Amino acid sequence: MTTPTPAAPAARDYIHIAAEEAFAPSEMLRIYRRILDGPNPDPGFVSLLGFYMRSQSERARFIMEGLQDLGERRLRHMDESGIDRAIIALTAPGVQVMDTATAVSFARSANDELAEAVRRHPTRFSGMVAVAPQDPAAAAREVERGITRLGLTGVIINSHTQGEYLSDPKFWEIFEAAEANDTPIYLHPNTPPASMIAPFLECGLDGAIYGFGVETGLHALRIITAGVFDRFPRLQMVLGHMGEALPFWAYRLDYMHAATVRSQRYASMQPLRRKPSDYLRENFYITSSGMAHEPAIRFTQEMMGAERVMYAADYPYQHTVDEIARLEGMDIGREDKRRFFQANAETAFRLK
Ligand code: 1DF
Ligand code: MN
Repeated sequence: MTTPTPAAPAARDYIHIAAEEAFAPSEMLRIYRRILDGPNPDPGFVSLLGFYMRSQSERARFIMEGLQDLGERRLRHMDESGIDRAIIALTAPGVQVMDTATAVSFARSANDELAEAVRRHPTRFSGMVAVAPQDPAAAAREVERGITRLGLTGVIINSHTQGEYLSDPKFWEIFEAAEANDTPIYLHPNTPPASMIAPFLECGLDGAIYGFGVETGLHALRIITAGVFDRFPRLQMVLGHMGEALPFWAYRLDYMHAATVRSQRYASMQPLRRKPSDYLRENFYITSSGMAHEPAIRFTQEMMGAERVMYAADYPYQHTVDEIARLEGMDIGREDKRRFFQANAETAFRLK
């Protein structure tokens, strides 16, 4: 009797897409250097990019090299970690720290550069459109140009713009353009603005460790409670870092929103058509960037539905070569794994 040879591990019938990957054109770093050397640079920007651009630590040098490469080095790192396709966006804070004229014109050139890299590697790279919220009308036009002419997909906005939030209706033509072009807005973190950063900065918690999540979760919540999704019901947004903890807050948000509205406590908190968690479930996709943690992923799938949760690595800020192999071992069904690694990103970003 012969022992049957053990079957080779079943070949995957899906690919691994990573949905929050970062790049930085060298020209942007020159602009950043000017801002850092100029009068009153934003304290969060100094703490974040000021650090990465000046530090000689191994982590900072790895990140600075990784950000500027849209070619062989990035592809090699993707191969090593099992990422078949990266959805790339201009790194935080993008153009949002620049003066308006520079931001508008540099967003266009960054988008041209990213679109060129996507054309060189159409099966490996997709790219998001960077916009300058400082000029909402120009941002809306750039959404349209990026999606219809450059072949980019999704819009990247790095949380607050010089202390201002997209909950302010002056920004809503950006939402209108995203909805009209059927493309999602990735609300990516930034450090908290100057008005909020002091207690974070003094203990080193302003960055990706915690400040990012507080700032960006707040921003998403402001967008929900301002009624953006009542006005733009088909608009889709993407949040990284397991939804910046909002799925965990859902019950309390719903309860306290209803209680606050009922007691007419704030003029700024008006009734919504639905519960905050309804918008979270129906107008947001969530990525696992920087949160490669099975219990958090499974909880979020349970809260949001498995068709709303997808993988992201956050290269080059997080480059963990065994992360995908580890997540492949999660105790979730094959169909939900296919959703997590491939199908949801294809749906959310309209990938071909
Ligand atoms: C960091 C993390 C920086 C993320 C990022 O952009 C970023 C970091 C400047 O670790 O300092 O996108 N992240 O999304 O977690
Ligand atoms: Mn990121």
